[in-house]
Amino acid sequence: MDSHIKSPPTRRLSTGERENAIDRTIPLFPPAIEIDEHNYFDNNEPPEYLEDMICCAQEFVSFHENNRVVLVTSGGTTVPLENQTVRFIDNFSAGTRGATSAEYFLENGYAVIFLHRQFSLLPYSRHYSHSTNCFLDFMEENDGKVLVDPKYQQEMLSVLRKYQTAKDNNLLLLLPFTTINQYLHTLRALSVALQPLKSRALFYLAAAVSDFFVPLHRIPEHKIQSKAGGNKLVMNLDPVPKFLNRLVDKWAPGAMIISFKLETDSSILLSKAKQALERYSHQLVIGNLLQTRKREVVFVEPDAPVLWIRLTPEQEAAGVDIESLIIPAVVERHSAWIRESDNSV
Ligand code: 9Z3
Repeated sequence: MDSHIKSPPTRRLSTGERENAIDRTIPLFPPAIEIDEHNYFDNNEPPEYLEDMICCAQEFVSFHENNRVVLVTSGGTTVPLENQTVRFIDNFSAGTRGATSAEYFLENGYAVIFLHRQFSLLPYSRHYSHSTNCFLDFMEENDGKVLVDPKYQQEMLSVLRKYQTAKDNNLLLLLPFTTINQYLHTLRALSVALQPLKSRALFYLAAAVSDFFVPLHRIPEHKIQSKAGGNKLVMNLDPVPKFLNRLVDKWAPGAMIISFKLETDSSILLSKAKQALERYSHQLVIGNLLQTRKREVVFVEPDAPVLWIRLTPEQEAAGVDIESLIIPAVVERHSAWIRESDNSV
């Protein structure tokens, strides 16, 4: 018997060649200079909570004045299309890289400022919060009491102990952002708060940061209305200034800075990572492909051959986090950075 269910026709999202959707012949947007920094920060207001965050960060930094402190950024930034935001553009990132890396930094003796997209994964709770199991699936009822299911006891106890050690020793400061504007203002303010630590400050910029945004003066107050007749919504986005060189030269002089480069096309990953290193003159770019980011990354650094860090198939099958390999390699480089800085004074 013929089925009455037909598969829908394959539809293309738009006409035209997909390959031409982005014109890669357009020259790179130049790194930001002082005037770009003024233009951006004077015209896009800071979040109202920023002063409170700065106080928390300053307290945290003075508490750890003799320790190493890493600022881990994590999760994607949003670009609101309306001031009272119903619609926004988002950057992909669950926050796995950032949250997992933060745990390994803590294990390696660092204090961690975790600047993360609100509601993305957090260190330690990530094991239970966004998993395919609901957190209630880790529990059971026993004699009118809620207990952890015995099959999760061992692992949960180990996670809980690490979490409590971090809390009891004031080693983890969680600071959220949602929009690209909140992220940029907070990043700049935190960089300044970290300056007293000099080379003991480490920046590990794993957040997925939007390249485009709508400047404050062009954001409509209310929800954009659709009009009769199926009008298109044409968006006009400005490039987000490339502040990484401002971070390196002005906001965090002396600190070690690591950025991530995300691509989906393996043929351009290395060249883009090298280009980023040359443009911003920082210490390390960690390249990764969206498709393979959980099993391989590449370190691109000045005056050294590129270094691929990969999980073996056995490690992958055993659920080893690639961050357990990345962070010791980063720590080794940070130690060298501190030694070199000490020798040069
Ligand atoms: C990354 O490349 C991160 O590793 C991921 C992590 C976002 C891929 P998940 O959170 O994913 O584990 O799901 N972050 C940097 C992405 C980024 O926006 N980099 C900019 C670029 O590629 C430079 S700042 O141009």
